[in-house]
Amino acid sequence: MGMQIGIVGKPNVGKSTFFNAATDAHAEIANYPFTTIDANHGVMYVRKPCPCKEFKVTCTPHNSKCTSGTRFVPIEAIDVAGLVPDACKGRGLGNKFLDDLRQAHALIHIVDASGSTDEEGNPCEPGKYDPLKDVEFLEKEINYWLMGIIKKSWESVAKRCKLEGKKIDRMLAEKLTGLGIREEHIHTAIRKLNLDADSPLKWTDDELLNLSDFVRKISKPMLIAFNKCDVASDELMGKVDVLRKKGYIVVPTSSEAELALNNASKKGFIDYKPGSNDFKMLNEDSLSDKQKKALGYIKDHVLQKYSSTGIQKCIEESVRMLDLIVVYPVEDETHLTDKEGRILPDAHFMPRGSNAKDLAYKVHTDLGDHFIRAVDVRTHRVIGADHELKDGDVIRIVSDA
Ligand SMILES: Nc1nc2c(ncn2[C@@H]2O[C@H](COP(=O)(O)OP(=O)(O)O)[C@@H](O)[C@H]2O)c(=O)[nH]1
Ligand SMILES: [Mg+2]
Repeated sequence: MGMQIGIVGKPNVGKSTFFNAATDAHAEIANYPFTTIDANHGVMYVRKPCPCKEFKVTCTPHNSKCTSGTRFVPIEAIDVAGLVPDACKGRGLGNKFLDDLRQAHALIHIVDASGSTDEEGNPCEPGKYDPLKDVEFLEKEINYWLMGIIKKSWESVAKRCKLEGKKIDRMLAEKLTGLGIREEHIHTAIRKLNLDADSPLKWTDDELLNLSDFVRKISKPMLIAFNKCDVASDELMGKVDVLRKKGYIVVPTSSEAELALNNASKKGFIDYKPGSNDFKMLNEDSLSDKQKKALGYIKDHVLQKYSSTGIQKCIEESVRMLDLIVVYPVEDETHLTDKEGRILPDAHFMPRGSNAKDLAYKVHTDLGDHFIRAVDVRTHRVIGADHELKDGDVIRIVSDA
């Protein structure tokens, strides 16, 4: 199962527009083997230098794409249903939402920076609503949801702790393992929050909420897309700094602009690469005055002002937040091919700290089960199962599978 990024926020802030803009540009290469492909799942691509240049080969990518030495590495996006206040109390909170949220390894929180949607997501006069409230609200909702998970059969957990002498750290970690929470996380949380590890039954709701907040930050790292920057006032965009001072990662975005640029590019009107700060007119004569004006607006009010539409930046920041590396497994060390003869076929995201055996399992369970050794293709050095991989490594795995 690959990494997944959840696109979250209240209704009407631009989640679906962001999703379409972020996953559309490269849709034609989406031959990525998903297990859960459905309408609200899509592929986004992160740019990485492709090893093909350095090895002086022409690659034939399978799960990704390469353009002039830049590899586009896939990561999955989920367009999560809109969240409304008090969802954690059961209001408008579908199972689908929770499933999506549970699956996501990181979140991109789309906020309407123009302040033209109220707390329920209904349109209001621009600037009427303070976007900072959304940040607080979403965190609170997720915290309550996590607290619900922690508190489930809490008494019996706490009692078993006493009776079986099992540590609460261990029991909580077991409860939260699906969320990527490990025992040492809980251990740190208990120490930092000054909780009495011997009497979990005495933990107050406030303390449990603080614990949930701690768990949320580890299991669902979040960045904020300050969206609709094309129409947001400078005053409201000033809140980006307020959030950054509080430690948030914030990216000004215009999903609508990205979508428009992608469409114009597909029609051959402009030459535009996602992530860049400009585009080139190709067919100016075939554009209507209205289209020209719209493109001019995007150039002035988005690309020049914020140096990009922010969409690609969000995707790349998510990967940085998750501390992922990209690794290229091959079967033939000399030709850099897989069984099918494809050159540098796959590029896989893996958490930093992953080792050669983790990569074997990522490629195939059999390969992991029958792992013998691996080879660092750059140095031709033989490496063992627990050898830590580096970003950009090209690795041959030897197995008796
Ligand atoms: N001006 C502007 N409008 C946007 C932007 N992103 C989304 N919208 C508009 O906001 C409305 C809601 O967008 P949608 O993606 O459906 O929101 P969702 O409910 O969060 O999925 C639509 O009318 C979009 O065209 C943006 O970056 N700028
Ligand atoms: Mg939507």
